[in-house]
Amino acid sequence: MRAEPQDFSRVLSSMCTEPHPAAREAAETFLATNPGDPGTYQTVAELEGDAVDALGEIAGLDEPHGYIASGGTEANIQAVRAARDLAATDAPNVVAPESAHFSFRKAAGILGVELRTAPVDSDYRARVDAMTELADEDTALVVGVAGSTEYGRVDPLAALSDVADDAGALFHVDAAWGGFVLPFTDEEWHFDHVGVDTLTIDPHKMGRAAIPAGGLLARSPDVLDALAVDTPYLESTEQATLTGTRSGAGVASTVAALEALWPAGYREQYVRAQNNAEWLADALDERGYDVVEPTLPLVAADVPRSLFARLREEGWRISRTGAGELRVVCMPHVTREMLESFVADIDALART
Ligand code: 0PR
Repeated sequence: MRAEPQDFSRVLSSMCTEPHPAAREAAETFLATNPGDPGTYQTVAELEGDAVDALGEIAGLDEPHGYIASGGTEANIQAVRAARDLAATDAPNVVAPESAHFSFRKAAGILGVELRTAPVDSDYRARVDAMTELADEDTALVVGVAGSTEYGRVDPLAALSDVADDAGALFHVDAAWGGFVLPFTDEEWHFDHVGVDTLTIDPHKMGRAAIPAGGLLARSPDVLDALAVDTPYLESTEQATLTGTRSGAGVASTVAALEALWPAGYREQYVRAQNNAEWLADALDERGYDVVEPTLPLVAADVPRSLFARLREEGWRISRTGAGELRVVCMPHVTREMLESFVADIDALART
């Protein structure tokens, strides 16, 4: 194979990042293991238990049930699937804000569940009144987002948890991206603080594990039981995951990253990322662009289409929100120097 490894020096669009060196090494060591077959690959199966316990600690859950999934999409699909199968209705629906990740659309399509999406408020957070209006006795799951894909917003989770309770539904929080930064903010997102039933928290995003490593956590073992199927010809008797053969690399690198970084390293990483996001927001604001205040390390700003296109031509990997704004995710590989050079390019291009 002749190909250069990925260069992160102009990547501002991704929710993934360079793995921690220890995570990279662990991924390589466990590349040929399959946690989907714990009877054969015992070490990686034990590591998965450690990973779930550590994710539970981050998310404020003493006895977490869950597993390392292929990513946030799988975790969200499985949360919908468990809720559907636990609900006592023939016509289940899921109520989510329109800011929820598109993986919920996949989940609804695959699982034959109706997805009802509620509008968000002027700060891009779920509107509790609109969510309440959509929920009824057939609601199997209410979804809140803790760190939204487009604007990094955290929904009013305690109130949404009440909406779920009132409808007799489970409450799922999607902290796929936010989970590794929220512990260092004042946001209320914990299992401890709000009545969360299931949670998505992805080590392969802010957690600095190798891809593929998503996390699904549940308060009750019933959720995993609902997902489990019998596995007649494996030594283990049941499997709750969506995929069969899975990556031991994702599992082992999750444990390695958590050992290296939780909590001090992640705190440092968050502070640096948040400062960078605020610095970029100020820089764009000073240049007259409308900026969405970054509450988490993600900046959105209204820049002209032509400027966006020319920045991409300069090699900047940038993305857009649904509304067309420039979107920059301040991941751990994004340094102040990178952002300074990005803003310098904006200045140079805006002049011509
Ligand atoms: N939930 C939230 C809140 C997300 O932001 C994402 C991914 C998911 C779930 C789904 O996670 P997986 O992609 O792990 O299944 N959000 C990013 C997006 O769709 C994913 C992404 C990641 C995109 C890296 C580009 C990229 O380079 O925008």
